[in-house]
Amino acid sequence: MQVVKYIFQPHSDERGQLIALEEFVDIPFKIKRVYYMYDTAKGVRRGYHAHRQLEQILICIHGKCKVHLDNGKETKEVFLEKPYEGLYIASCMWREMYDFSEDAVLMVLASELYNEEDYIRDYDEFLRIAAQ
Ligand code: T46
Repeated sequence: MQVVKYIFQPHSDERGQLIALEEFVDIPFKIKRVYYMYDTAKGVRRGYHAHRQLEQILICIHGKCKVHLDNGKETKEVFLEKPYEGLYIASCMWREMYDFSEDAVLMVLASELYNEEDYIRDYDEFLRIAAQ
């Protein structure tokens, strides 16, 4: 499985760093939604689903966390610990986010609005769809 990590180029000057992300320039889709999670309790594992259509980019803009990816054939563990790294997750990829540091802020850029019907929450159903 190929893990796609974007490395965003900051605008650096003596004041610090600024990263700007534009749809279809830095991000390969139209950004219809942004959400972020923080204050994640110790030991929590989130996700446990795949999406039918949704594409996303996960950026740990503060702190760190890990992401377990599963395409139905292979799995990968990805570390997110830099605010300039973005993990691209295509549709039909099982994901679990874990090992959040106390200060982690995980921001997600999403290609679609929130739609519960897009979620595949049953792992066996995910495996059937991924095998098609
Ligand atoms: C994903 C991973 C990376 C909304 O009302 N709107 C939203 O846009 C989102 C994302 C969530 N919610 C509600 C639905 C739940 O009541 O917020 C609550 C927590 O969401 P969820 O349990 O789905 O969170 P995670 O961390 O399991 O998954 C989220 C995204 O839902 C999912 O698409 O890929 O982050």
